[in-house]
Amino acid sequence: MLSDAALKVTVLGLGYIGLPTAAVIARSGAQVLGIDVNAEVVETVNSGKVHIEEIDLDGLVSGVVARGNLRASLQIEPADVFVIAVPTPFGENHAPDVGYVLKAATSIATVLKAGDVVVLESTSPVGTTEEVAALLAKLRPDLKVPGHCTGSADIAVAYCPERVLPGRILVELIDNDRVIGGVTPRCARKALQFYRRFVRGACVTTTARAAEMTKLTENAFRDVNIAFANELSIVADAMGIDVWEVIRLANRHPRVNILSPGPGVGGHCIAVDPWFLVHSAPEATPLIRTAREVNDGKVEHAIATAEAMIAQAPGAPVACLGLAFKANIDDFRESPALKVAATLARRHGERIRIVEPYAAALPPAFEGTGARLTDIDTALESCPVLIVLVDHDVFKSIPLEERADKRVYDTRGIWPDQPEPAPAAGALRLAG
Ligand code: SAJ
Repeated sequence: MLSDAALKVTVLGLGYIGLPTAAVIARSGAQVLGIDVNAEVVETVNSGKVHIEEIDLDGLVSGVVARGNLRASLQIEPADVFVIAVPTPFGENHAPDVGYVLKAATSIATVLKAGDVVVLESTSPVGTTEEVAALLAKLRPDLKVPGHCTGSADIAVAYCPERVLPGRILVELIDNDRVIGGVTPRCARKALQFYRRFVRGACVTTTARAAEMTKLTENAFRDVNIAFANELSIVADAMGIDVWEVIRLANRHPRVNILSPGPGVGGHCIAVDPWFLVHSAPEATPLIRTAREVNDGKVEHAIATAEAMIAQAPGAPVACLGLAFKANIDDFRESPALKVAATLARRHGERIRIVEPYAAALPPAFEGTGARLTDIDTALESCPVLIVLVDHDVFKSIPLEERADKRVYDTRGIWPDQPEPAPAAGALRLAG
């Protein structure tokens, strides 16, 4: 492979994964071009700024743009390595939509040359990388494409899923192990050479299909385990038992490690990816499907429990703490907190105050509801009812004396010292 300075890398998609990935590769010395369909994003990056909130990303991007290692464009150019990091949403009946991936591959085909490496990073249903190779073979019959030629192929096509956690993206991009699946073993080796340039974690090679399934498996594993915690919380509510205490106690067992209940599962990964497995093998995935349904159902349970508490304080203002899909980030995609707060806002209008330090304005879901955005101090002064929806650090640090006299529904268990309101907030009661 070329020396760092001579290596040209094009990253397609400058979102939550693509932009940090482009910046980290640029820092390793390569010449990186980021492609996005959004002209505003391209302009922002070219001015050395970022359009997403992620720890340390702003400093990194401004540095690599200033040094000339990263630039952005709407238009693809020839490169040595192409990294596809575009969204893979699901459509009707949770069917995965790989349209953006195939569109990215189609544009790569216009500039592809012998020796190039194409890597798909987007979470994708099993078989997508082979589909990309097939598309490249069809669009570029002049090139020997792996899986579609005899002898040595001209290009390499591989799958290397991103596995970074929002909030820790820059650390995890470097330190996490990477699974690299080639359409052929040679493709995997070529992609491995590329990732070794900037990844400190171990890079292990496999087939493209195994790598695709590995990614889906990781997120389904987490979804199933969170579903277990969420189901426990509903049972415990019904029995009038503190689920957080039960989990703390159970986790003292050396082989038990229960995750945390919450108002549901959000984000664009764990709430989405398990459906890709279910869609591929509906008969064989009752557990994975049920976990999805349990986690989605937890949102409804949270709404019902919040309603029961709101009913105990007629007419009083209610503060919903947090809208993000998890702590300390500004990402509201598929956020259960947002779903709960927006439902309460639609039903109770201006009684609902939203506290979200990561939002400059309320998202469109609140339009016309009468709910308004406020800061935490105002909410603590004026709202006798608090619904904790996100475990942001700023909420966790509120001492008991500032909330002891409040009615609190804490979906995240951030305040273990909060006295129980009477009667209990649980919306559901078991018989017997
Ligand atoms: N959550 C709980 N309880 C928990 C843990 C999480 O309710 O104990 C909720 C969160 O509040 C959030 C959702 O689950 O709403 C997902 O959050 P997360 O922190 O578990 O995961 P993500 O979506 O931020 O990132 C996941 C990660 N995957 C795994 O941990 C297996 C990350 O490594 C992946 O790169 C990312 O998905 C992705 O892009 O696929």
